[in-house]
Amino acid sequence: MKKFYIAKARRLRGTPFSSRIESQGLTAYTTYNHMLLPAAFEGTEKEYFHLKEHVQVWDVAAERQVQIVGKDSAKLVQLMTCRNLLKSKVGKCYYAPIIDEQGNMINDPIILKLDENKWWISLADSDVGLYAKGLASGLKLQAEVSEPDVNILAVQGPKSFKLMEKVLGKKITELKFFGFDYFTFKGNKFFIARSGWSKQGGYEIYIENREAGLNLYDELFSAGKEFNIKPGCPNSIERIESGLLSCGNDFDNGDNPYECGFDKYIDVESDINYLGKKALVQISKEGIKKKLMGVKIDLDKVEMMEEIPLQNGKSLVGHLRSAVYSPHFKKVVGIAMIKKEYWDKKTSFELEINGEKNKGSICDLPFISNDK
Ligand code: THG
Repeated sequence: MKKFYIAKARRLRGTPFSSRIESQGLTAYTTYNHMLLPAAFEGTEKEYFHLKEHVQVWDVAAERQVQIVGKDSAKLVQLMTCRNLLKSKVGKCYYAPIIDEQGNMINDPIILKLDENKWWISLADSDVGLYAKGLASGLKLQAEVSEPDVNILAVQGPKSFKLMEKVLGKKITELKFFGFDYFTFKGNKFFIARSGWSKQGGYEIYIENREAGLNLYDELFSAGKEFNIKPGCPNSIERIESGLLSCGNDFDNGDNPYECGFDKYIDVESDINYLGKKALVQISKEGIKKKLMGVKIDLDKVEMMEEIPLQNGKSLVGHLRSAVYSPHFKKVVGIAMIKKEYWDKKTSFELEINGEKNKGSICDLPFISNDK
C-alpha cells in the first residue's frame, strides 16, 4: 500500500513528548481524540517481540481525560455508563462502556474516581466531553466538564515493574491492578495507575506537569538502559492476540455492549439511572443477533482499511473488523462481528482480499490469555 505523510496542524494536537519520540525513531503517526498518537517505530512485528520481553514507554497522551467535578459528578458519570458505579472506590480504575440513549456504544474508557466529587474518564477515540457537557447543561447538573492538561505515558512490558521500582521506589510494587496513587520523583508528585493497553503488565503515568513529565521521561530512558528500554506504542499484534478491543475499529455506534462481549460491565437489574437502560433491558430479554468473536485466517499478511465481509457460500457470516498477522499462530488473527447463526465455532468462511479468496475459522476471544 502506498504510504503518505500526515500534515501537521494545530487542531491535530501534538503532545509534550512529540519532539522526544520524533527524535527517537518514530516512523508513523495516527490520530486519536484530535491528537497525534504514535503508530510505529521499527515496525509492528519487531516491536511486538520487544514488548513481550523487555519494557517500552508509550506516548499515549491522546487518551484524553474528561474531568468531571462537582456535587452531581457521580450522577453525570453514571448517566453515561451501564456499569454500576454505586460501590466504586476512590483510588480505583473502572473499565466501563459509555453508551447512548439507544444503548449503543459511544466509547470504552477507563473511569477513574479521584474523589467522591472528582472523576476522570480516560477516553478511547470519540468526543465524550461534548456528550457530558450536553447532559450537564441540559439537565442543569452541578458538574463542571473539562479536558485538563493531563498526558499519559504508559510503561509496558515484563521489565516495567523493575524499571518503575528503580525510578520511583519500592512502594510502586504494592500498587494493585487497576489501582492508582501518587508517587514522588525528584520532589514532583506523579499520578500513577497499574494499567495499560497491553497484557504484558505495566503502569500508566498521568502527567499533570509537563516540565516534570519530560524530566521523568528522560530518567526512564536512562534508568531503563539495563532493561533494554525502547519507545513504543499500542501494538496491534499484541492487543488482538490479547483480545483488547479498539473503539472505532472493533465496534462503533452501531453496536451495543452485549454485542461487544461487555456483559460483565452491564447492570440492568439495579436501581441506577443511565441513558440507554430501557434499551439494554429490552436487549437483555430479546438476546443479541451478532457478537464479536476471534477469527483465524490462512494468510501471511493483511492490511485493513474497512470491514471485510465473511462469506459461507452465498451466506454472510459476519464482518472482519480488525486483523493482523500473528507470529505466534503463524497466520492472520482478527476480531469480527459474527451473526448468531454462525456462533458455532466449527463454522468456516471465506473472505476476499485483493481479488483472492482465503479460508478462515471462528474462535473465542482472547486468542492468548496472559492475565497479569
Ligand atoms: N489506558 C487509559 N486510557 C485508555 C486506554 C488505556 N483509554 C482508551 C482505551 N485504552 C480504552 N480501552 C481499554 C480497553 C481495555 C482495557 C483498558 C482500556 C483493559 N482491559 C483489561 C482486560 O480487558 O482484561 C481489564 C479490564 C477490567 O479489569 O475490567 O485494561 O489503556 N488510561
